[in-house]
Amino acid sequence: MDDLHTAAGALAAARRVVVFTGAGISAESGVPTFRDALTGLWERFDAQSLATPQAFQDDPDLVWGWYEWRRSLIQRVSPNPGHAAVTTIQNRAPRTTVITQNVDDLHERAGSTDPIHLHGSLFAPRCASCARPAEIPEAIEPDEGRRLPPPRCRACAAPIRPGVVWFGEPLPEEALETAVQEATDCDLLLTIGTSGLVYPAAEIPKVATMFGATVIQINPQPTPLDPTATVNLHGPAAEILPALVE
Ligand code: BJW
Ligand code: ZN
Repeated sequence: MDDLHTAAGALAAARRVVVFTGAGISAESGVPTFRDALTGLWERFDAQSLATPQAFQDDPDLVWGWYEWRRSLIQRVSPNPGHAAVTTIQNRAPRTTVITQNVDDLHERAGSTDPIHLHGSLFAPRCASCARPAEIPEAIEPDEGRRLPPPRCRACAAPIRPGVVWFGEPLPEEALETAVQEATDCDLLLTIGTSGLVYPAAEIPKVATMFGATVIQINPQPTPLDPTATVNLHGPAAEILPALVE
């Protein structure tokens, strides 16, 4: 029996499903992943020097410019058949929770209900000092790496920061708690397009396995989550996911 059919059967039979996604699900929409050799943003920029609170403190214009460039890119692309298949899964099994590490809004734009954003969002800027939510600026088309001064908070005049979770920062408490609970309670978890390198998010599929769920991984490459998965489907999400829900 081939793995795709095994996985499709398990998915069709599952009542509580968790869909756990990473950058790979948005790759075929034209959004660069973080760690892929050819397209990864972090091949061209030193990510560790951009995705940290220290970087923003040291060079807010560089970091704000990078995030605004990425937001403008996201706004120019569309969800792909992988995102659409996730919505199909959610419509068929209403007790499906989408948990994403992505800071884009492509699950929402594909029609998924209430995806949990473990690493925040490019569309939720806030004050770096008083945390007051800020307006989303007009989309610009910054050149890669162009510096751009962040806007200032209306209440306290401190710089506005991207609403994402940087290294060394805690994940949003409620989002993480709900994600762990859903992984504990599900019958089946799909882990899609994530390298499984960043914690605590990478614990989510492991929790599901530990509590007896079937775990299906979709990724063209091997990942450290391979041993955690019941079935490993090697290929691009925008091809495998639609085949899984056919
Ligand atoms: C395809 C495909 C196609 C390609 N189809 N697939 C335990 C051990 C070691 C270290 C730690 C630990 N616990 C915590 C840490 C430290 C750190 C960490 O994990 N470091 C590791 C790197 C070692 N974690 C943290 O700092 C976290 N915070 C924390 O732990 O706080 C503790 C604390 C508590 C209380 C007070 C204070 C602190 C925070 C982590 C935040 C991560 N943030 C980022 C940046 C977000 C903003 C931004 O976008 O710039 O989130 S990092 C980056 O990685 C981003 C992603 O969401 C995340 C995961 O990446 P993802 O999605 O897996 O992408 P890639 O590129 O890695 O992989 C893509 C995959 O797709 C590949 O596998 C491809 O093969 C595949 N693919 N095409 C399907 N078509
Ligand atoms: Zn403020």
